Amino acid sequence: MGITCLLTGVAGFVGSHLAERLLALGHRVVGVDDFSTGHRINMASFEHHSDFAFFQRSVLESGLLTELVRSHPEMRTVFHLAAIVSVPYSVAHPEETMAVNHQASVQLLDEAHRHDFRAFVFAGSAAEYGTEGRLPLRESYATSATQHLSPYGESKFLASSAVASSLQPCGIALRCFNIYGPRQDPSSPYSGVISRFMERGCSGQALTIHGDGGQTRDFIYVADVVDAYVQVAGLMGTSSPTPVPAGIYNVATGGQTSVLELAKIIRDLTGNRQDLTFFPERPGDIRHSSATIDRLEQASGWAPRVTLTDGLQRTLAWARTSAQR
Ligand code: UD2
Repeated sequence: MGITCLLTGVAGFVGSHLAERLLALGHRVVGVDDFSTGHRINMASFEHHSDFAFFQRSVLESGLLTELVRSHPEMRTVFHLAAIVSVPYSVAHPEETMAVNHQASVQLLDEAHRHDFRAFVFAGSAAEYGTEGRLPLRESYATSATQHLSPYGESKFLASSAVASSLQPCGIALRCFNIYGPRQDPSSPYSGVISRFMERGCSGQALTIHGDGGQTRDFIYVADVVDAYVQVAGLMGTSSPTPVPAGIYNVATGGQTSVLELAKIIRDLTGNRQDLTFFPERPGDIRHSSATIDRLEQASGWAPRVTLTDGLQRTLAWARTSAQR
């Protein structure tokens, strides 16, 4: 028999994939989203599922979890993904970012504690490492002395730290690196590089590289990230779920790919013939990013399974069908 989970940010890129997976595993999902950046269309495949209930609400509303527990008294697990996700928006609106990403998370965690929740899984970010130069990044490298590059990074760090220090519910913060896959919104210049390259590649436009393209990232496919969420909460099987120990865990592949390499692969996959175009480096861009993932692997048995080529092919298949809509 499945369990009931609260999932905030359910209409977002990662949240919608997580909801799909939880429902496929036989769990029930109480989804919350205020559509500030999520889209109803992301929920199309499960919106009418009998084990799914949706509430268009904001995580800033105090008493939200308490109210949802009233209608779903068996609920004891939270996946908290709702957040302000745009770095430039966070720079323009630092107070709102702190309120949504940090204070609302702490409020939700307090409510989960009061209602005797079992697990609280939080969406952290690689941005929590700020200007840290030691690579590969270990979970312990982000501290209160870390210099953050944006209110986004700082707010995620504060929230992850609060979550990870909670033992009841068991607080788990997943520090995700560069996630990509179907439903990632390519519409802003600050969208993930893969969604930008896919969109431009498919529409015959030149791929745009900031800097020399030698910068590297650890790109992880959304299905692997979803596996990590499910496994840390102990929800792969449906009987007696046991979460991993409270703490912070990197979610990445452990590999590195340069932006130039990525552009060449996507150019080939999409059959794009335009020459790559080069622009000045983005201010504040970090040069290299890589992570250790042994903490998560040892605690949960999780391992990334989708290769970059496979993940890009799956993303391309989606980009082509969504372009036809
Ligand atoms: C990621 C996050 C960002 C923040 C940051 C913290 C995403 C989308 N962004 O930024 O929110 O958490 O990590 O470290 O997850 N690029 C191009 N051409 C393009 C678009 C991007 O060359 O059309 C470059 C960009 O300058 C950067 C690299 O590609 O060097 C990756 O860019 P990104 O925005 O996908 O991700 P990142 O790691 O800079």
